[in-house]
Amino acid sequence: MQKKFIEVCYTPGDYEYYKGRFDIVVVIDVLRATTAICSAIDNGVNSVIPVSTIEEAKAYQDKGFLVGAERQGEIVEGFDFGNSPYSYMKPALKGKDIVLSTTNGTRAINIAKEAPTVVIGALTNLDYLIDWLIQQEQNVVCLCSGWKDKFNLEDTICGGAIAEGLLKTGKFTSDDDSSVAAKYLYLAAKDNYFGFLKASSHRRRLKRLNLNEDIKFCLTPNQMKVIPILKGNRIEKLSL
Ligand code: 3SL
Repeated sequence: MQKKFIEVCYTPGDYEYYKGRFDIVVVIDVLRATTAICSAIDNGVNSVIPVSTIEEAKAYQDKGFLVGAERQGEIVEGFDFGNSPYSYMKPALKGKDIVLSTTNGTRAINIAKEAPTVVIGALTNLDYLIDWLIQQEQNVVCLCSGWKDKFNLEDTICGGAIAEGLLKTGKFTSDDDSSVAAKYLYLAAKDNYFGFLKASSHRRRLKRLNLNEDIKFCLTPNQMKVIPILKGNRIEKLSL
């Protein structure tokens, strides 16, 4: 059987080089948007509507939706919550449809939305997602959200972990050096994400905002068996 591709795209700005060539796009924003979305869906939130702009978020709020909005790591004034995964674990959110707008993560999801399948990846659902991707036997690209179209370490490491998980089955291959480099970064980081990512710029940014508990949560792998999937404009739980 012909091998399928697994590639890692470092930033939404690079996505144009991958667009249209992959069956599945895994959008990754470890700190913190895709981790927050995994937490929401794992907590029983019915759907998360990812929007790119504060104006869109406001329009949903005016229609009565609960809306989370984050810019530069902070809650945008006037919204119900920001981007902490803990905000999405509240029992009151179970069964609700909520809206989320973040600096990079929700923008990346919207950039990928024309792909046949878009799923949400984080370290918190890593192994469960890898097992599912292996079963699909389709071409996969991990789209890292990065930071304002720049490379970031934490999303690349998560993409590298997915690449390594798929490559070692022998059923997948990578063509691009970005994917090879992501895999090597993952191999260097895998025994101590927390220590390795001390140098990450966004980790330092969140630490300055006293968000250490969020950082620890986001960097603790395999806490959830959930795959959030984009259906139309909503992210829902993939039922297996
Ligand atoms: O960039 C994003 O989408 C956010 O995840 C950034 S933050 O972690 O909420 O600061």
